[in-house]
Amino acid sequence: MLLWTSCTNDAVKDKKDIPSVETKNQQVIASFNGDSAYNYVAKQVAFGPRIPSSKAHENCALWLQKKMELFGAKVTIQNFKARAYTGKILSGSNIIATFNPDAQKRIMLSSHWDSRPFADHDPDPKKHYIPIDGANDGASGVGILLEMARQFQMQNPKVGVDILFWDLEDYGEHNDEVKTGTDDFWGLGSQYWSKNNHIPGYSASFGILLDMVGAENPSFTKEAYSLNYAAGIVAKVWTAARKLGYQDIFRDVEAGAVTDDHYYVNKFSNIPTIDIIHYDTGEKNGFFPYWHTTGDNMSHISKSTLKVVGQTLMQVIYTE
Ligand code: AHN
Ligand code: ZN
Repeated sequence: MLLWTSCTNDAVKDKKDIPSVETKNQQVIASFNGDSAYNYVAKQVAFGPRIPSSKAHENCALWLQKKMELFGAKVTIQNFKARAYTGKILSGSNIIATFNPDAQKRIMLSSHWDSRPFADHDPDPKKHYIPIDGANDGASGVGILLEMARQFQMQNPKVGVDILFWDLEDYGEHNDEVKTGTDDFWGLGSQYWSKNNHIPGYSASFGILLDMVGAENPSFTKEAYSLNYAAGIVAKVWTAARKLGYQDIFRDVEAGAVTDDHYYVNKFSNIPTIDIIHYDTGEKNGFFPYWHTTGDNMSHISKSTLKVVGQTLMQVIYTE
């Protein structure tokens, strides 16, 4: 257990002889369990690829809802229809888990729960229409947020937290097909929610999106839309990571922009939201090496990466 004490209390600073006990500003930050998060990632992958209109998609949604209810959340399922780049109308479900519904100050944590229907970046062209496990791209962020929810049940944070699982993030255009000329076929669930909040007039102080946060050898750089819309939140999260000794993973490097779910939340909902994403100019596509390949499976998921990201989020949430 780690005890974090606020240093900003003047009364405590002035009276040096008095033990600095200020319960109001103390929060015990528990240890995020990387094994537990790993099991939640494996469970999602075991359903099969979570692609629209599949049994795996339906079963996984039910499981996520039940799990969050078990952890004490009020769960809202937001069903919606969206047009894919192919013209096909897809059915999606955003899953929203609310903790401390009455708290005024709220923080949004999110990740996409669907997986990509095609391995269009696989080194083997014959595999370009095979759906992927999405162990890192999808399931890793969701696994971390499930473990966060389990922690919230054990110790209620002071702030309200809304965990949003986006659907249909990863149905963007196939790399081998004719280009649409827009990025707006990615993030279909976050686009829908950002224009139709589950509670009219909903707001949050800030948001944190997780995307590809569970692979070995992670590299989290400061993504450009995050810096543009929410530089203070990037600083807050990177400072928390540094405090925990994770500065080699949460790197002090500015990177390019990624059209991801946080972009639409910033654009249409005005909630300053950052993306923690494995993104590095040293990699082939900028993303982690198995991005949109059949290799995005459990064999490249690291418990220690899940722990690094989860503990950083714990530090952020319990010091608000
Ligand atoms: C684009 O390729 C424009 N965005 C990638 C968003 C993404 C896909 N994140 C995970 N999978
Ligand atoms: Zn993807």
